Parts: sequence; C-alpha cells; structure tokens
Amino acid sequence: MKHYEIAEEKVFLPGHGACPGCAMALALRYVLNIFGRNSVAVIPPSCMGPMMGAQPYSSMLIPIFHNSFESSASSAAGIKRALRARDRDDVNVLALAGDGGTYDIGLQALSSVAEHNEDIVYICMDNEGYMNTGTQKSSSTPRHAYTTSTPGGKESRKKNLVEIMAAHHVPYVATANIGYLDDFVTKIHKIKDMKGTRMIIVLIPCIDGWGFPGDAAATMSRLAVQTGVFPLYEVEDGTKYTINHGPEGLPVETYISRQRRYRHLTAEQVSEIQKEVDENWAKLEGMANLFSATM
Ligand SMILES: Cc1ncc(C[n+]2csc(CCOP(=O)(O)OP(=O)(O)O)c2C)c(N)n1
Ligand code: SF4
Ligand SMILES: [Mg+2]
Repeated sequence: MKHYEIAEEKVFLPGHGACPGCAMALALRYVLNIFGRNSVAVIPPSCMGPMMGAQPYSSMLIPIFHNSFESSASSAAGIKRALRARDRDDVNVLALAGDGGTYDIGLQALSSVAEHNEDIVYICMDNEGYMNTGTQKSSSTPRHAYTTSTPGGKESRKKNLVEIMAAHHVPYVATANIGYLDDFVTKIHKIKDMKGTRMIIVLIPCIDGWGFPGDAAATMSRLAVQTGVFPLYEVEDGTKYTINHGPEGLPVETYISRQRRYRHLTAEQVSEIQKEVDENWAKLEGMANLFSATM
C-alpha cells in the first residue's frame, strides 16, 4: 500500500458542532483537507449540518449547499454539470450524507446518478441510524440493535449498499473507517484522481446513539473490522474486488458487548449476529476470490 503524508490544508476548521470525540469530525477533516479548497459540497440534514455550524458561521472553508434530505446525489450531479457548463470542470463536487439520507431516503436519486455515472464523489457517513434526530433506525441499522424506533431491537439485517452500488457498475465504491486512517486517506486520494461516480461508506461509531465512552470511537472502528462486522474493501467497475482489512478472529461479542444498543441481547441473538457476520464474510471472500482486482 502506498503511504501518504496526511495533508493538513485546514479546510475543515475547529469549532464545529459535533459531539466531542465523534469519528465523523475526524473523517470529515481528512475528506475536506485532502480534496482542498477547489471543492463544493452538498450536505443534507444530518449530523453534518450542526457540524458545519449555524449561519452566518461555518467550520468549512468551501461553498456548501444544504440540499433536501432525499436529493444529495442529484444536487451534487446538477452542481457538477453547471460547473462544467461554465468551464469549471476542475472543481470537485462532494455529496456528504448520512446513512438515512443515503440507504433510505436518497437511494432513488443515488441510483439514477450511479446509472448515469455522474462525475461526483459521495461520502456516506454511516452511523447506522438517524442520529441527528435522536437515534431512529435506518436500513443501515444492524439486526437486533436498539434504536428509539426499534425498542425491542431491529428485526431485519443491515442493507448492503456496497453491493447495490457495485450492481450499478460505478467506477469505485469502498468501505472505510477512521480506525484505519492510512487506508482511509489512501482511498480519498485514490478517488480524488478518478472520474465518474465514486463512493466511500465510512462507518461512524456514534457515541450517543450506540452508547459507548466518548474516547472510544477509534477502538470501536477497529473492532468493527477485527470482528468481521465491517470489512474494509473496494469494488471497482462493479467487478474488481480488493479486501483491504478483514476479520482477525475476534468474536462479534467483543464489539457488541461494548455498546449500549446491544445490552438487551440474549446469547441466542449474539449467536445469530455471529452467524450473519460469518456468512457475509464468506460471501465477500468468495467474491474477492472470483473477481480479484489483481487478476
Ligand atoms: C424529508 C425529511 N424528512 C425528515 C427530516 C428530519 N431529519 C433531519 S436529519 C434526520 C436524520 C438524518 O439521519 P442520517 O441521514 O442517518 O444522518 P445522521 O443524523 O445520522 O448523521 C431526519 C430524519 C428532514 N429534514 N427531511
Ligand atoms: S450524534 Fe453521533 S454521529 Fe452525530 S455528532 Fe454525535 S457522536 Fe457524532
Ligand atoms: Mg445516520
């Protein structure tokens, strides 16, 4: 893997409104500082709204368009086309959206943008729920997790958005998190140099919504990978798979026992989660063996 110096152009400034210790602030810092000042972003309602700050202040030194919840991908694509019409194709256009705005309400717009291979970068800050409004479930919430709208635990599995995007054959879709910063930074640099619809789904352990200590977001990010719950991988052109970091033999219990949202689980439910994680990993490994990017 190529190692990058982590640029600190400081497009994302201190004084933002994220919860202290939030992984989303760190992720955003690297995304914005690497893409730099020659960028425009669209931000739908999400934790990134308060993070930007209230008018007339902003923690971000680039133009931001606050779009409607469902239109992040299409808003970004429209801005990119308008810039191109004005001979400003050099400007990076970023959609910075939460999982609720991506897996659920923005999926239709995203699918259309992906189908047309619009030239945008889409960063999904996936904290596995509608956190800004008080922890409601999204289709990214994992099975059995407590949210305020699933008080007995969610009954269905987490939607696999990587596979949905891969099925559109977009040039690039990947998972990342701030527990593996080198991998994350490498991926941001990689998509900065590409064209077409590029997406990174960043797992954001949510201090408030998941229920863990404020200094544990990086630990939780690493455990998500080490237990196989959230493998880090890339799919290029819908067919070329690269696994960057996979499970290291830790049981899922190591990860879920540290989160309040799972404290109601029975031993049987923990086993169900383990089984689902094992199945997902076997499937991903199979895909990576069949469709390796190095073949
Ligand atoms: C059409 C519409 N429905 C509902 C809302 C209320 N709302 C604002 S933010 C939000 C939650 C966003 O969840 P997500 O996209 O996952 O971002 P997060 O807050 O978790 O960062 C909701 C439901 C809205 N602004 N617009
Ligand atoms: S609610 Fe969660 S994701 Fe949102 S700012 Fe706080 S810790 Fe971060
Ligand atoms: Mg969310």
